[in-house]
Amino acid sequence: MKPPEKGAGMNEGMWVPRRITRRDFLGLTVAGIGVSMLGGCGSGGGGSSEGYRITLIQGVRGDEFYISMECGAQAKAQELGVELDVQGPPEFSAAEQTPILNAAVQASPDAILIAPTDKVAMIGPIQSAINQDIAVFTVDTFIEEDIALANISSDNLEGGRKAAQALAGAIGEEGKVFCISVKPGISTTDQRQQGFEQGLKEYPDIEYLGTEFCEDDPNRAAQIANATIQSNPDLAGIFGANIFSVQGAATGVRQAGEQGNIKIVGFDAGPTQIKDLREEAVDALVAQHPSDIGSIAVQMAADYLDSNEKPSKKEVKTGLSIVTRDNYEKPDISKYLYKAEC
Ligand code: T6T
Repeated sequence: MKPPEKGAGMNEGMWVPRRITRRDFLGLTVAGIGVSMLGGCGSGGGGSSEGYRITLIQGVRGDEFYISMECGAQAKAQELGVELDVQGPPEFSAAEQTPILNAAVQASPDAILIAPTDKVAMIGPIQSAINQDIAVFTVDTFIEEDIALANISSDNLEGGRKAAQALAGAIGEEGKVFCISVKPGISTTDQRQQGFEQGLKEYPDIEYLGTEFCEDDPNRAAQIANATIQSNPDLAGIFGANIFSVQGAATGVRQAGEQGNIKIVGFDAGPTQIKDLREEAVDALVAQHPSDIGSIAVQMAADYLDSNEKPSKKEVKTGLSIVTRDNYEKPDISKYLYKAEC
């Protein structure tokens, strides 16, 4: 028997149409069948999403932010009866992510949710996916060309400003600070750095030494922190712009024997960050809500595939929570701490 066309299901040995999807729509209109057939396939309509194939491509595998995003996406996929495949490159790099995206496109899913690892380098590969009539949403990071159906992410600019406020509070609003980020060209961390720099402008007695990049490597981040402390013995604080930056910052400060003297504020709330917070190596964390990002993205993809209507909002912002030693165990905060597995 010939394999089914996408959008068809098996019933008593015969291939019969399972549902009218966006792809069916494209085929049917070519065949001259009217749009009115689509009536009743509205958003979230009575389990009509069942059977869609959606691929989530993370920025990097094994990072608890993306694991938590996967957990939210899986829970929503299960609720809707959608098949979700999750993949991610071993490193946060466009060179590693591009072949994974290309292979996913070859498998021809209905939708791809992707955290692009570079705002320029991933434009071409994402455009190729769209050219294959795959619905593409960006999650977390975005690309510079407005070609995805929507981006679902934290407000990273605002998060950077909040980090500046928290660090300013921790150091008594004076002294030298600097930022450790991943690498230039990542939309999220670029915006956090920008927001941090904007936020610091409110504090005339804080001297900003600039940003250095650790390539998502906590060992590199530790070396950077250590070297900066050696050249600035009066350093007051460090902002780590993602999990590995803040983890390395804490290690570097410990190695320099400055734990407690140099304050650290970081983005993200993985298990290591929470341990560092408890042990007073880190003073505050800006937790994202990655599970919400995953869940909303799956829902939006299913709605789009059901209705063929583009999302009314191209940017969906999920929340941020400031995590401190005082609140990390409270249920309204602890529910946002990242998971190492679903
Ligand atoms: O901070 C998250 C994510 O938002 C960012 O785009 C890359 O780094 C993380 O995955 C944390 O490591």
